[in-house]
Amino acid sequence: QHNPHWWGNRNTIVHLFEWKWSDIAQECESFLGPRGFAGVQVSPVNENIIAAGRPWWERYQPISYKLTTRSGNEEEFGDMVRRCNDVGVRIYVDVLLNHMSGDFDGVAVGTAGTEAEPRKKSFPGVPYTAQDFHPTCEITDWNDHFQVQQCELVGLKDLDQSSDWVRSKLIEFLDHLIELGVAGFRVDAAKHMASEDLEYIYSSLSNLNIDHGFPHNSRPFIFQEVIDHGHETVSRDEYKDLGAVTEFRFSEEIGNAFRGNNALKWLQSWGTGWGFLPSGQALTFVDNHDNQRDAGAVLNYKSPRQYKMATAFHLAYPYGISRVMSSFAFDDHDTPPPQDAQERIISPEFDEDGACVNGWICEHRWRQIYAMVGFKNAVRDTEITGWWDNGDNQISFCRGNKGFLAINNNLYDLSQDLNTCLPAGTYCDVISGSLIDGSCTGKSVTVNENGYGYIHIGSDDFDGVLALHVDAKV
Ligand code: LM2
Ligand code: CA
Repeated sequence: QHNPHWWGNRNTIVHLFEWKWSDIAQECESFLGPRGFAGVQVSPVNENIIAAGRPWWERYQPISYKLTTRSGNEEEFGDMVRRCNDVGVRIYVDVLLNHMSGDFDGVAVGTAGTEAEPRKKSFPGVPYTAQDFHPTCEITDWNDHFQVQQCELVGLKDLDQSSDWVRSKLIEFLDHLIELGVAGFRVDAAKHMASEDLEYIYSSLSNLNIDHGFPHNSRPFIFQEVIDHGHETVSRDEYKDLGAVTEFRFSEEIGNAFRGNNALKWLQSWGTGWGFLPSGQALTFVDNHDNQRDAGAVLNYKSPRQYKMATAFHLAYPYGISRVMSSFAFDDHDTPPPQDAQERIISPEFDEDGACVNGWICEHRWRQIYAMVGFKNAVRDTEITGWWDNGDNQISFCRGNKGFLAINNNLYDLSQDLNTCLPAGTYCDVISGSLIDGSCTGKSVTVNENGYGYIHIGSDDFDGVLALHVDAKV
């Protein structure tokens, strides 16, 4: 179940972290569809516990499978899926199959008003009782297969997916979402579930809903969150044949390289050459909602220049199933999404350039990022050719004769004739500007009969990238 069911030539997913369904529907119509995004990963859709201060992570603590959260209710969710599918943008849901909520004193009331007693493992809204869970234990040894899969991840009540009842409830929940028109799922904490149980669940799911434009017999796309740095017992290899797997090594290594810890010339062998999963099994990203909050190599919106360079490379290099992060501003791990005094999530607002202003970062609306989504569509199905580097942190390469990317992460200028592999003509650099009514608002590059053009990226230019493609020919 590795096919994301993209429409047309589209091929980039965006994670609209914590957005409301009505805002996503609007975004599909006014921005994502027109800009060629292939799909949206949405935050968990089912009822969750209410945590004090409303941290984003309360949504990783389910109470029931009723589709009411701070993002909206079932009707709003269904309306969003229909409107996004209508403009060729797929919806993938973040689903929690491993656990329910953690401990909570007394009776908890969820976002749909359902009561539960997590300490007693009692979730009448499903219903689940203690027998549907693994006995409580703590994960102390991450190399102990049993502990990782059958003890509690940060104290979250651990469901027993080998039981018929639990399986039937999970399948019913996922089938409900398929009925509403989603194209697939991000499976949270997949490493904490036995792959045999997941295989049973995935293979039991309905085909995608033909009323939403999916071909007959389409299987739901599955991408599984497995954090595998290469040194634990439970590995990505147990899951990769069931569906795609999040490739965390990609995120760490791309962060390392663009932070300057590893020369960009080494990226020539990017992909399986770096020990990553085969391209069609790898869900790739510069950062995700968890590791963008960790200190370390991973880049996030707080280092915009390097982040944009890394994202340009991510979207230009033909490897993986690409996902772009779209964040809200945070100070620490618990910062809630933008919300009002009544703790309702607020809608994004945009300035005259289309950038978000009220606490939403909206990386996907940064020109340098959405332009690379367009680049990736324009060069889809071409090979990488013509790699060039300066032996250090300046690189360039072509995508067939459809696109060209150059990056300068050295502290001196890149100024020279390079092979762009493009047909002769003048192209607009979609990083420094845009092609508007036939004229380019940024740098232009003239390509000669041999495919060469003069490329200049100053070390103090606003961005360290230059990108040309056939859909932005002046
Ligand atoms: C994931 N993937 O496997 C998610 O990507 C990640 O965001 C989730 O953690 C995690 N697994 C569980 O679904 C987040 C967050 C945690 C938070 C949990 C549950 O990063 O900090 O844990 O969601 O809401 C919080 C507290 C933790 C407490 C736990 C249970 O931070 O201290 O543990 O709730 O009450 C006692
Ligand atoms: Ca488990």
